[in-house]
Amino acid sequence: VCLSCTPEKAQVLVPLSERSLIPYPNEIVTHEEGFLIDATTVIYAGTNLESQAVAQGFSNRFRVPSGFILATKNESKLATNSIHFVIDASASEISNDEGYILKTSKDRIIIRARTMVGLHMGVQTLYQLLPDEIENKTLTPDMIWAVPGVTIEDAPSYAYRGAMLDVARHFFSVEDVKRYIDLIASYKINKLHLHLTDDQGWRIEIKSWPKLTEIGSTSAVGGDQGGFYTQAQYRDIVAYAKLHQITIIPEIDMPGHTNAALASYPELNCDGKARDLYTGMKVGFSTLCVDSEITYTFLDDVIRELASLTDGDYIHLGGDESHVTPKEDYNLFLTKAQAIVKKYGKNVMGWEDIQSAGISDETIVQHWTNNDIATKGAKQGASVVLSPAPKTYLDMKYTKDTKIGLTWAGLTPIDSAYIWNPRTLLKDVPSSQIIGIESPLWTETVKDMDAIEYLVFPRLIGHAELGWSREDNLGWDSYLERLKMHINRLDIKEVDYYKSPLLE
Ligand code: TNX
Repeated sequence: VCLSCTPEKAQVLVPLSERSLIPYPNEIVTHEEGFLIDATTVIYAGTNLESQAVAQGFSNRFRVPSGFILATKNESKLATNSIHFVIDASASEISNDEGYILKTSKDRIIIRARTMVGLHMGVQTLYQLLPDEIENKTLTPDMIWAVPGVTIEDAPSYAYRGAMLDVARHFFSVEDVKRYIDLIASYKINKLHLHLTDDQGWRIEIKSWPKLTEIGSTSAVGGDQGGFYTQAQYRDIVAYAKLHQITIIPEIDMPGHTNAALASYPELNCDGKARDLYTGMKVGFSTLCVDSEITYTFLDDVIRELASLTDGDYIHLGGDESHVTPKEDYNLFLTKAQAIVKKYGKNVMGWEDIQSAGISDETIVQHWTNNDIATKGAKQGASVVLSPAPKTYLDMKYTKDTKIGLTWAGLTPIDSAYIWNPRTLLKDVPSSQIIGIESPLWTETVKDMDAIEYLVFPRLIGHAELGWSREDNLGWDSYLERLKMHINRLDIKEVDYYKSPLLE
């Protein structure tokens, strides 16, 4: 017996066609021999703390269904039966910071990236190369953890790949938001915009203005239960998102959409009288008092506290549908509000409407309904995030029979949500200024996590592909085929997605 010999490792040949990759990677070369992860596979995480953290994340998640506690070494030896997590800041073959190269062979898996973010993105692809059972939350014995033979070179088309959750019309718990983060992260989404305030509720603790939550958080649409995040809870969300390489973008909508604040503090109203809490679904009836000094004290306090909770560069000022604020007042107000955001070291994001106030080239305008207005924003040098309502508004019904959702921008079945081109939507905006897309979920009709999942999935998965994949890799037929295969993972994760007839 050869004591120093290891037994021949079992070989399993699994073709890539048995796996579904969404978003589709830029370049894939397949070869016959893939890799089999078994109980003796060793992880090499190198000496970089960030690659070690990504390796640890993989190992922890892999352990849940496999039961394997893979040995992890903080070195990089090209041994057989190994998985390598490599960060190499100078890797010139990788085209951007979120890109990665993933290679499998019978001896090893190597994921290389320039940054921790890129490595994380590569790991999301690795999960999709493993059997669906990788998603199981319980031990799954006798699985063959085989990965097809591939060399994948990948990087995103757009830097901003976002989702938005409206926690103001209905409130969602920290647990719900974390589940949402888990779900979207696997599609390489990297921004979560939280719509924290609106007429129907104020959802973030502001220590210097405590009645915002004592009073303003108690309402929600339809008289449903309100709620808010304490600053500690909010920090917890931000940290959790960061672990998934997602940046939280907080929105305080102003000067309209402010009834909850106006109900909390009489002095924010021009007539000095507090408004009643609001539980309806109308928009465009409220405004902060633009002429009074106290309004700007309020703004300064709110933005200062919010900036201190924000690890990203952007604070979203809303600015949409201020129908009862005279235009001049609106522009004056947003000029002052933008200056306060800058003062606290952040940049401004806002709905396309804010461009009328004058914006800078550091601003992001979020297109939602009017191509001309968004284009005017871009002409001032701003970057543009695309959220065209008929394509990306996740609260639009799938069909006229959908039980929840709205219809003002039309019906959005899953093919329609996918079939559009971010590169040509705004004809007069140079492509360099389009930084990405975002899918907003407004929650007037959405009361719980099941309802969120029903409207979001599977449409958001298609948006994630539009934001990530190269133009020549996009196509409804290919996407639909991959989505059909992918649905099993949603079932395993108990996602309450919409069972579109197109998936049959
Ligand atoms: C428009 S989109 C709004 C929201 C509503 C949404 C419902 C935007 C900037 N404003 O206040 O919730 O439609 O679809």
